[in-house]
Amino acid sequence: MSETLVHVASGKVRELFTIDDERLLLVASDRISTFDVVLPTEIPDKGRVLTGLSAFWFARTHELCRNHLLGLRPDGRSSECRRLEMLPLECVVRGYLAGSGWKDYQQTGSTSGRALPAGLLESDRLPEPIFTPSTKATTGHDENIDAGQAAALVGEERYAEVEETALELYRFAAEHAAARGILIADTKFEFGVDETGALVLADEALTPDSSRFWPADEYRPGGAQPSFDKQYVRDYCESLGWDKTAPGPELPDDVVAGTRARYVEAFEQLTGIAFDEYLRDPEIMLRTGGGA
Ligand code: PZK
Repeated sequence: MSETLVHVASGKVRELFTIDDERLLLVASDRISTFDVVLPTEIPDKGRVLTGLSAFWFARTHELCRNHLLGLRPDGRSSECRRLEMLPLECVVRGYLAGSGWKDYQQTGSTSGRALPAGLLESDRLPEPIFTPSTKATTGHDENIDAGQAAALVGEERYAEVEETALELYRFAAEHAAARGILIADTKFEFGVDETGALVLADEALTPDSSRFWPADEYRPGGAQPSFDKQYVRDYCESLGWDKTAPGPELPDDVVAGTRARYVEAFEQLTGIAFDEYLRDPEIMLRTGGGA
């Protein structure tokens, strides 16, 4: 009955453990990063919000793509996952021009080797969502690559499958979110392959940590958009004149409380499920077709 967890990897804000040969435990902490630095102050329940949101999307996209989620632990922050052979590709989909997509476009008129219309503004909506894969950097930043380089990493056939699946997942989620007041500007998926060779969606999916969420009512192309979740943290950090190198600053209580409220708001807006309900029984996420 009791289990021995073996720690296998640490992300910036998450930990990964082995349960047995077939299963992993993915644990989302309450740590928060900004400007690529993990701050010394935690945001209470952030890990639970992200775990619950991921589970929501996994449950609702199951017909589009298999996923690795096997179950949620009662703590609300730990997911039991099927162990996969991961693809060496960050599968980014962009619906709007931001971040490295905007940088590439300004310099070359293209992003990831795809020509875009002239005259686009920062944060503009793209004519259609685009797949812009990147490599998984072990240190530093992921590097955008073109379709040929990506296909060389996983094979032509798998590349075509991953591109089509990632675009379908994004379109589904972006439409759902926009109807609830949140724009998903871009998002990063990670896929693996199971023992039968089937493509499986893994990691966290469509959370504010793996995506850019923008409040739809404040959307104004022509500049950077406020972040749905991290804007209070960024504004506070900017007000300090911090140089954005580690260690980051401690956050005051009002910034913590405001940020926690934004995460919970995103959860409730997107899922239509009260966060308290999720905390009472995390696996409602997998049972209810209900909520939003
Ligand atoms: C896997 N990561 C990234 C995430 C970390 C590292 N289902 C899976 N099967 C096999 N491997 C992985 C997964 C998933 N998901 C994911 N590395 C391996 C990662 C969180 C914390 F430290």
